[in-house]
Amino acid sequence: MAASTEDAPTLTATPPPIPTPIDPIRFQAAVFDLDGVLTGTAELHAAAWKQLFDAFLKKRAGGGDFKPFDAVSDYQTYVDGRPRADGVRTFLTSRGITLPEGGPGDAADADTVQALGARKDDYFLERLASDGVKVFPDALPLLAGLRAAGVKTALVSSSRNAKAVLEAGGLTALIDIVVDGVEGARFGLAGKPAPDTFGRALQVLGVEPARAVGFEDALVGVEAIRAAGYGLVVGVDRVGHAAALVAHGAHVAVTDMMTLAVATPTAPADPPLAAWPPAPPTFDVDWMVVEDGFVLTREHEIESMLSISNGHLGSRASLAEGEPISAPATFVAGLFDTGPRPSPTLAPLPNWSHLATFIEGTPLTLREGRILAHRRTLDMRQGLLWRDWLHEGPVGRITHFQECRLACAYDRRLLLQSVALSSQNYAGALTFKTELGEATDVRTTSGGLAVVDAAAAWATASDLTAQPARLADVTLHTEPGQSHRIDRLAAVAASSQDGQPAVVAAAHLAAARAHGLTELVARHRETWAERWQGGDIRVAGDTEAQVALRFAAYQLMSAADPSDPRVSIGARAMTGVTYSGHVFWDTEIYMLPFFALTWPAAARALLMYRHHTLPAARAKATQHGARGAYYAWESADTGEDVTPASVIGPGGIVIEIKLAHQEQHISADVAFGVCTYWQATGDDAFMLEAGAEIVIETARFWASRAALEADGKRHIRGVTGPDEYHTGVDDDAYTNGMARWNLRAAAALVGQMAARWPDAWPDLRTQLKLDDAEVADWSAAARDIYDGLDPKTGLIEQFEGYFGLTDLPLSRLVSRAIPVDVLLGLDRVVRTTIIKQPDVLLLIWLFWNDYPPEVREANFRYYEPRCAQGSSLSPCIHALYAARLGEAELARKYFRQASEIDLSNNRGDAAGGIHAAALGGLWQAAVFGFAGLTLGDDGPKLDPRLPPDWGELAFRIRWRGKDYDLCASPQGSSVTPVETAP
Ligand code: IFM
Repeated sequence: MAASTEDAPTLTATPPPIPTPIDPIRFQAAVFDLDGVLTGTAELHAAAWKQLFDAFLKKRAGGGDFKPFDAVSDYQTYVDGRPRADGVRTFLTSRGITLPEGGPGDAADADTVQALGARKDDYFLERLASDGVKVFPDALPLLAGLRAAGVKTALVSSSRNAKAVLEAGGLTALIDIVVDGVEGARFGLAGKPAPDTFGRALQVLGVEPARAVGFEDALVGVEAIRAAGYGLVVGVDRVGHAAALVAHGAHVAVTDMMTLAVATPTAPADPPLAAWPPAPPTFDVDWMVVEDGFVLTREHEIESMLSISNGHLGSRASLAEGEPISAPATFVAGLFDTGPRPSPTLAPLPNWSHLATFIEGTPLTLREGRILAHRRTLDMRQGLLWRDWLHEGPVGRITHFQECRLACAYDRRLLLQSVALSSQNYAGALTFKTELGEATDVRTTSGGLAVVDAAAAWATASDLTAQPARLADVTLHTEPGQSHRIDRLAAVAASSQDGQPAVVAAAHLAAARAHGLTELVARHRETWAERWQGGDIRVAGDTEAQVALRFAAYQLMSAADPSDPRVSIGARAMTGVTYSGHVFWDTEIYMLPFFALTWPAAARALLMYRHHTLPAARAKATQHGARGAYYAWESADTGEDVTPASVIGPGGIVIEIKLAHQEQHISADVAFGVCTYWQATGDDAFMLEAGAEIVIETARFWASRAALEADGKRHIRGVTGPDEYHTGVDDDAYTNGMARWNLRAAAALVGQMAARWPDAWPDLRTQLKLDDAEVADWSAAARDIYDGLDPKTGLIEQFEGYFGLTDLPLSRLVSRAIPVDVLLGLDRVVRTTIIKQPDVLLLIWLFWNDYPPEVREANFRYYEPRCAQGSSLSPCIHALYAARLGEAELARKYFRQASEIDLSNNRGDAAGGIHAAALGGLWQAAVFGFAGLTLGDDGPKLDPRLPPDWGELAFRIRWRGKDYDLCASPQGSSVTPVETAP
């Protein structure tokens, strides 16, 4: 029975702490059952059963009299709630009729149980199409309100017709994902009362159970949601069974779901001002990146290095006052703008943290007067950026300016800035000016929209009454020793994730203000504490290495958003403008292992991005006359290749970039990422949904690219491997090796799929139009791809003709501080054996056990001295490889080089953003190199080769659903499974 919106809502049970209404900050997802919650389909079902049985009984009576099916009593007694075939049997038995069971091959009009069941389904769908479905009056406004506030919505139903019912009820557009009977069968899900279908919905959405609310009218459904660990279980009482719903585990039972409608952003409370600082800062050098003083020429690097980000929003650590030099930028993941530029670029948002201070009309800046103290600290443990600045102005006025910023890890749409300013020795007028006082929007040329909604409160310490909520220009009077607080919240929503950005931003701002800053900061810190539980890596005895590894983990965890499967991490994450936010192979080969082993939900979302961009990869393959999927070398929101056609090189020369057409290894790299994740997690559902398609389509690409030639070998010509100094080469070792692996992996996968998922596999196979001959061709291609290995020397030639190039040892070059392509000119480098970054060595590392020790050794001895380390992706692989060979000094040297790419204070390389791949590579060098981690069916193992002064290297990984604490030390190593609560 439908509840009417006019009925007074009944809140049957309210055990604390039940948020009423639903708080869009606390809850990221709302998951609904269908029948009895969103829609009422009982009448349609009853009518379809009646149509079926009346026709059957009439035919059986030979046109004579028969007792028709009663759409109320027969329906309730014999068929309601039963699986279809069961309903047929039970009703017919009540009439003394027994039919043969039959099967899927039965004629449509056959009189078997299965054929009658199928007919009933057809009648139901026909009626659904003609009559529509009853939608409960509270369903639409609630769904719309949740979506408007940025809460994701999902449907969980055992019905195979769930999507059709949603469509008929006009609800499809309000539901983000559906886990229905079809999906349940495909993934072998048990369904209610088991929690797996509700768990799956959250896995797909990338939302933790504690951050989800579930709505159910059935007692078994309530039990299932409770068992799935949802933060709030709402029993929907349409038939007066509220007490039973609560008894079965509902936190609350309501007759009208609008009782829990989302908070409206009207009349929010101002954030209560807590005492400065908003959180106790971390005073532990192992957790801090500290920048003392102020050096104009380093400022852009520092802005990148100290960036704050939560995977959805990223913001550079630019000076609030913007002077004397500043390149502020705040980005939202996935929101690209084409504008006048040659290719899409992450759209810059308004400068939300800008705050210019004037003392008696004179600007407070580092440019004028004397810096008495200036320290900026990235507090990695808590995800906080601190600034502590004591300044003497031109006429001797001394001001203490302290600031804390965060990109909220708990609610990814929020940014917070908190400033405390105090006069040390003067009385006078203080004026604050900002660039962003109110809601502002940014529109991209491609129709995207981001809305930044801001609110601020300011107060004087002696009078902590918050002032009006919008901050534009404010002037107040100060006295010596008096301090003033400004707390500014900015909520950002963008069309890349939210349907109505302005509404979402306003709702999040209102909810955050209602919670207050203290709570918001506390939740942010708790979220970081949870993250570090999985992602921390500890080094004893080497503070520099400790900070470098934590910095790597901090930046990687900051860059990921498990709840957004439509974005990936760009080469510079969201910390700078270099590479425009574009996504490269960096993500799958360098960053993904960290996520797969420490934060699988984030890894899954990164790979789902590649699945969403598969259509563009297919189109690119077609454009290149190939089959399957050829991923973009540089990828943005759609997956189209957005590599710029040219760049300005040294000396202002325009260099044409052909990499979009040549760095074909990207396709295998993406597939490799898929298998890395699958191996680490055993997430079969991901493979069925997305992973298998990627591996198969990329294998297809290679089978069409690797042409069989007269020598009986398959060759891949005209490509560029990771070594971008030598472009357009034939048979690049890395490309060929990865292609071989991709073909083999796909052939093996097909075999496994057929054996392990006999139900789901035929559909996918048909959808991909795959036949045995094609799979056999992959195996043949893998076998025949040219491998460039000289069995006598054990050396693999990097590409055809490489060994014939001029051998110019790098050690002879005078200065290695200048990139070798700049020093010699690219046209000369091309004629030498000098390489930019590892190609053969990377290949060997990825397939370490496939190569005998002498081949590993010989190639390292050959290629290491010839590598100019011309890419930030290079030193980490050398560190890892050297560590595995037991070359402690060399490993240490390269590890240090990799650590300094962003953190060095004399290279200035991070101005355009941090190097996310190098950071992922640094983590891999420590974990796979120094700790010697190997992973297999018998779990993780360590074979440590630590630098001599490292007392210990400890970290946690998740391998196939189980957490392990690993510790490598000179005394030995330990692998300890972590006991988790059931
Ligand atoms: O993907 C890399 C490439 O390997 C070397 N140049 C920089 C790119 C982005 O990091």
